[in-house]
Amino acid sequence: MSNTPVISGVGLWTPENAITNEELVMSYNAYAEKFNVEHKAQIEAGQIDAMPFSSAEFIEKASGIKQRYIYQKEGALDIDRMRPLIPKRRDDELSHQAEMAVNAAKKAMLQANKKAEDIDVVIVSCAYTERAYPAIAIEVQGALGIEGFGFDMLVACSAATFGLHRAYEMVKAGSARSVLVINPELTSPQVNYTDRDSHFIFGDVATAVIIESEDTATSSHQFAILGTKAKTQFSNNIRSNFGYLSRATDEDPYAADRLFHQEGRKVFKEVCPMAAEHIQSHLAQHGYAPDNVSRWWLHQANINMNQLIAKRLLGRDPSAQEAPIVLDQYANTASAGSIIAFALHHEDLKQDDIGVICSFGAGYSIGSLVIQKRH
Ligand code: CO8
Repeated sequence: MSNTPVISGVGLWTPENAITNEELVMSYNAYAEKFNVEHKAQIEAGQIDAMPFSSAEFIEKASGIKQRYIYQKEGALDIDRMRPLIPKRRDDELSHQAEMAVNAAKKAMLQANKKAEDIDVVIVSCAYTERAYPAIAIEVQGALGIEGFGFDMLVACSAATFGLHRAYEMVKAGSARSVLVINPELTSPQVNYTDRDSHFIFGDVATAVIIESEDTATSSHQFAILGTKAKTQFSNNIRSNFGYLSRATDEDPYAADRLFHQEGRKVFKEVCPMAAEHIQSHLAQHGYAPDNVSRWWLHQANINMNQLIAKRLLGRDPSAQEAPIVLDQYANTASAGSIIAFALHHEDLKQDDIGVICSFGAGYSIGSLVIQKRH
């Protein structure tokens, strides 16, 4: 008998609607042009800057993103709105994020051969929850008919890995048999579609993972979690000031600093070496070197970042098979990126192959899991 925690199921739910770079840029540029015409006098008087134009070529070259999925496309490209139009739900209806979470959770449960009665804990872990309470996790727990308990966690881009860490600890300690960790990343309401530097970065998605003890796992693809490692270091370079104080501080609820904003260059420069060093030392704790790793499921923020980190570790460019990229289709989905990569690219690994799941981003935060294919 072994109480080694294993990943026994993963679920990926993708919204129906996508927005291509071209569509996004067409909308942004029309907005910018309208703004510049309407503010011509102030721009000419040097009182304000003209809005610069965006370009689909820049976006793909600078980030690797070709398109992104969006939960509700209506409104986001409308130049008189520039934010998605998501219908309000009544208190007796399933909330939007809970619905996304349930969709992904059902797929993970199916893959892991788990029923509601096999699961003891539900963790909803993501960059934002649509309300403070009751927890989305408890709503999901109720919707799926799971006994036990649930709670929400917010750790921005590292929410998924940090959630998996908590699940690993509970299963290892024997306080839970199976834990369902879900990442309903509904990022689009926080994207500033009028900001050229960040309007292209994010997409919506939901992922879910089942972690359970090896001796109860019956699924066809199982990965033993050899260890987890987390690191945080405070930085203001990725920030959103949206929060529950908004009502009391009397600031403009639509102000740009209420939405996602960042110093992208600084993030790139500071986070890449931190992530590479973190992964290297995590592998070393388990007696492995980067060359021993068959698959890198890295956070999906920027293709150049992923290539740089992998190159630092391997001393060469990684192949597309070694370090799969999903952000061309999904864009940056906050914490879900590495889990999407895992969901789409794990079945071909052979017994005993080593893999690394690693997230990095706002906080700063870095979370990793060293895993090994069982069967
Ligand atoms: N179109 C055309 N030109 C542009 C555009 C555009 N859209 N944007 C910028 N440019 C121009 C700039 O003005 C600049 O011009 P100039 O040289 O004349 O000044 C030039 O292009 C180069 O600009 P940058 O230096 O800014 O471009 P980069 O090559 O650095 O690329 C990136 C920008 C893609 C943003 C890059 O810096 C990057 O990816 N950095 C890493 C960012 C990152 O990983 N952030 C993590 C954020 S996610 C996270 O932590 C989770 C938060 C929670 C989720 C939030 C949900 C909403």
